[in-house]
Amino acid sequence: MNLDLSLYLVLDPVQCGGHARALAVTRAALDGSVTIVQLRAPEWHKRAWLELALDLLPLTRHYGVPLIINDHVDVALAAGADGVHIGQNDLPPDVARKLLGAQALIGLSVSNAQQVDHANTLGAMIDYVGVGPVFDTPTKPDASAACGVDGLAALCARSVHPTVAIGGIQLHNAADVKRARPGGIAVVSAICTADDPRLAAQRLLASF
Ligand code: TZP
Repeated sequence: MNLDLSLYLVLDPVQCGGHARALAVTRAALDGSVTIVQLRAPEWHKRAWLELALDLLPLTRHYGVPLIINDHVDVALAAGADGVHIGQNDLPPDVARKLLGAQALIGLSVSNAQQVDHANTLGAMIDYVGVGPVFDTPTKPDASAACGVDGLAALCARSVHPTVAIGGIQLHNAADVKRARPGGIAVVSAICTADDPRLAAQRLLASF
């Protein structure tokens, strides 16, 4: 499936207010033109991930937007999702690629130059890198130190893969993040906790 990282929704169903609300937020965000959706539910057990992924898929398919599963290759396989996003301590990218096949979209989190250099050696094993956190964020308190916009710019310039910036990105700083020239911005709370997720998506996209 086509990879457009411009506005990447990382869907946290707990921030949304549960399964049903997460579906409504996703529908609204897709109406607001998010270009890719990742399911990320760190507090949930895997069966709940699978149930939500199965309900999300007809929606994302309808909009022609990929559905990515955070961390869990087995959930991605079971749901028939379009790919996975993996962290530095998850299954290695080559193993994920072997399990999911050549068509799957695979993203890898990177937060420093060493990790970008390693990602650069992976070639087509991965499709993009998620770079951050750009700013400190309550959504991921255990994230590595924030790289800031200048740090983001350096990491994006260093990467041979398409990049998407993540971490603390909100409407008020999205235009600033753009200075670093990432391929897109990824947000959790800016859409999941918005009163009007459709409008939030539209405004983020416009300011980026
Ligand atoms: N990875 C790095 S920061 C982060 C993740 C999943 C959370 C981003 O959440 P928010 O609410 O967009 O700051």
